[in-house]
Amino acid sequence: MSKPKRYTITTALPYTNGPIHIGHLAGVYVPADIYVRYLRLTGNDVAFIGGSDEHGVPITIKAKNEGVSPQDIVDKYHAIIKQSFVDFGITYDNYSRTTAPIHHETASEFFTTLYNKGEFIEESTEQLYDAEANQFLADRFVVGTCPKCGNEESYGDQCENCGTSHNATDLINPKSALTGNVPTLKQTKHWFLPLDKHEAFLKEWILEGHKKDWKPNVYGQVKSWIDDGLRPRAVTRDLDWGIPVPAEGGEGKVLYVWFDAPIGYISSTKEWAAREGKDWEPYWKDKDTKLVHFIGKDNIVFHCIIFPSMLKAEGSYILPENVPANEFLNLEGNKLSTSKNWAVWLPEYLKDFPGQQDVLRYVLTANAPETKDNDFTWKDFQARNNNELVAIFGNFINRVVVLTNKYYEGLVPNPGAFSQEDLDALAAVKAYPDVIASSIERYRFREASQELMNLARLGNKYLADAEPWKVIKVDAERTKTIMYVALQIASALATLSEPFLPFTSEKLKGILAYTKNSWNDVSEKEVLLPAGHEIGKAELLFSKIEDTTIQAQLDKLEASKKANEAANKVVEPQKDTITFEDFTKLDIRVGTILEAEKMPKAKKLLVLKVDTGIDVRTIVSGIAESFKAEDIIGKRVTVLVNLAPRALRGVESEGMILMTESADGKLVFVNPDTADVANGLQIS
Ligand code: B3M
Ligand code: ZN
Repeated sequence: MSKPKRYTITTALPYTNGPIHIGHLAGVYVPADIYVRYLRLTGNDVAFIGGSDEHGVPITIKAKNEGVSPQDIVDKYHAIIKQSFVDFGITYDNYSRTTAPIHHETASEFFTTLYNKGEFIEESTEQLYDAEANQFLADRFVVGTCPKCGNEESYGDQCENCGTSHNATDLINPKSALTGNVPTLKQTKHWFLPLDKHEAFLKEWILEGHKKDWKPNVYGQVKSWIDDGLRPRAVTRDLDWGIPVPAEGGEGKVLYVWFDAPIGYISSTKEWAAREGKDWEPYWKDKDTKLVHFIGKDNIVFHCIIFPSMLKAEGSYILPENVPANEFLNLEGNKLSTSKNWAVWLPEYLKDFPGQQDVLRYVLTANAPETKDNDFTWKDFQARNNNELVAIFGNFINRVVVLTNKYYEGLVPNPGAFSQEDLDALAAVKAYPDVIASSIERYRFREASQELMNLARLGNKYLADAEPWKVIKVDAERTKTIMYVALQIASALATLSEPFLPFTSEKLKGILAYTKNSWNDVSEKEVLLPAGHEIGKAELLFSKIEDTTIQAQLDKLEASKKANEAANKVVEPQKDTITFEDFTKLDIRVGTILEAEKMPKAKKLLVLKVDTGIDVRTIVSGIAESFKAEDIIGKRVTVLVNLAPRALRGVESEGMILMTESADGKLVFVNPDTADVANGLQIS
């Protein structure tokens, strides 16, 4: 498309069933914000649109689990999520929510328009039903085996493993998420969007029209969907949380969350325009508007197939120019998971690293999962902070500001004649706005962030080579020129870092008293900071992150892992009932381990001498993988003393020490917790 007149930039609306974590930030919100900040700095008309997705089954499930209403859940998390976006500098023009009246109206109207145009198929079909819960099992209320990839925990509407979106009735071995029952089928009427009808248009628009400019991961997913053949998709559900279906026979039914949520982009734009006294329509209907959806890979089909089919069916809307979906971010080698608490939650990050939002933004960008899934590790976080932000960017700025204050009382010096090195450096700086812009415009934010770091490297190297701290002793005039050049580089960094490191950029502009804020000034203006301009005092932009801080984060994750393992441990079913007589046959006593040694050539066995109060006897115990012999001498234990003796590796064992297992699979003794219980006392 030729140069757009305006931009409408949307980000996936997060479900308000929990706070957001680094995966969301890396995949969607930081790249979108970088893009938008860049567009604004280059003088474009942009509407940056977001909001919370407050309908859908996950929210009702969460409400049910917590014994509160869905509205309570969405109110709580909408506030938390919205605040996280503010805290991390995601500069929405409007952040709305899908429970807002304007959204209910907009989505209802949209449905009605399609309904009146005859764009839906109305059909009574058999849907999965849980008779015990007295409820139809839409979407996440049902789990089963994905017909495409065989994942046994696919949801009714989408498989999180392969990303396929399907109908609940397609699942193999479906089970109700409410009761665990096998669902029955029950007749119910729904409205379907016939995706097959839009197949030709989708093929032409995406498969032919966007083969070159869409990311291969996005294009590939869309192509495989279309190649599999498109089928009608229900856009209504038998649920009581959502937007009521505005059609005859729609009582007790609501719009499918994936029907209403993308319309949320439109309602949020309307809310913004009304507040700003603007017209919302050009942002969605003028063909000179560039519409871009930032999303994660699990949302591709909804944004590239279903929503465009809805927009096309409606008829008056533009279509997205691009949908730069990212892959997933993992955390320390494992998939991020809300339910397993395997995540770095933004509110927690902020508590642990106050004021260090830019560090996270930078690390997530430098390591963004743009073309494949990527791993976030705390070690990498520390290294990027210490070796790049502190040692390169921060160090350069600090030297420039400190020396300018020291030599010239904060005044930008008058340069003399430029050397070839000076001219080369200044020319190189001027090339950066275009270099970084070209990466950003192609949605290559990692590359863009590395180019920014290269500019800081250039500054660092320029100073290290020019050595003004040495030259000052012999050539005051030359030093002025060096510092003048370094100050120009510093102010270029102040502007060009804004999309990536907005808080740092602001601080740096403050330090340099640099008020100009246009991307193209860096390449076009001869001088960014003129001689005689007064800068402020040095302040640290970044600080070193110590090993102990990183270890604390790793410990937190380790604790989550342990808690999970404990929660997931399958409790063995109860054994067959025994009589009281059976029980009284067991003679269990308190004892003390007197000696312990490893059984030669046996990995698991320790040979113990145990004082049972009756006698001192030998017991062979399979605990060598959990304990060292020398550590258990003196341990109080519980012993089954009348177990028939048996020989283990030639050693006769006369009894059994009772053990259980800790969360991480280590054996632990079942022992009396007080020393006043004498050996030989019976347990009954
Ligand atoms: N809420 C799914 C998600 O958070 C969904 C996105 C809606 S975008 C219109 O992954
Ligand atoms: Zn699957």
